Amino acid sequence: MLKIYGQPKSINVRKVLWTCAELGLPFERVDWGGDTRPVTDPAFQRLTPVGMIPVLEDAGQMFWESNSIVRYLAAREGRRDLLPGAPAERAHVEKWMDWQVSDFNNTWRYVFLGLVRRNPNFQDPAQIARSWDGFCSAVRVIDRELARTGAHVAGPHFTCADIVIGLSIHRWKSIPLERPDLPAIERYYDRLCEREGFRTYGRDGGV
Ligand SMILES: N[C@@H](CCC(=O)N[C@@H](CS)C(=O)NCC(=O)O)C(=O)O
Repeated sequence: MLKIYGQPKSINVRKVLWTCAELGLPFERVDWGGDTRPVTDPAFQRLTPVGMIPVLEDAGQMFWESNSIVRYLAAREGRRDLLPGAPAERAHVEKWMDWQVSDFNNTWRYVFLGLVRRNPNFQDPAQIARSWDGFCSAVRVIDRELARTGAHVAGPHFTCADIVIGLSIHRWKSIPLERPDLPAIERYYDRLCEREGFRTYGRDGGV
């Protein structure tokens, strides 16, 4: 059985959990990171050279980097609907995944840690405001794209890109500040809520 190392408050762990739900794959999950066991523990460090959650163990092989794990699992199950085989189609899914893990992720760190996790090291009002502004600008990018595609980030159908972007939108909705009115984002969120994996690991799974 697949083994997932990482505590479920982590957005990056949730990506893997939701992917398993989409694919109907059973898994065992082991707590590491956050307020569970520290990732600095040598027993965890032996699992991954980068020392971060999530880590996936499959038949003795270890995989890390959340978006890579999502792609690996979709490919392992031959789910071309989630991760297309044709290079151009696939690139349209992967570009959103790469943007999520690089540019988009960086916008919300300060405001999320400050206002949701209430980390005392992230309480500077100017930096909170700057982070929130960047977060909203990034969400507006997705709002415009959704208005164009009509349904999902990479086109009309649900793909791996929606797992990683969808959890980011869930996080945006968790910030206790007034949000701009973005109708395509609201419709997208409602659409994601029709999926059991998102309800479990996004909407109802905390932030
Ligand atoms: N790029 C990595 C980032 C992984 C990452 O930042 N993991 C965080 C949790 S979301 C972590 O391991 N933090 C240390 C901890 O939880 O103790 C990925 O997408 O997997």
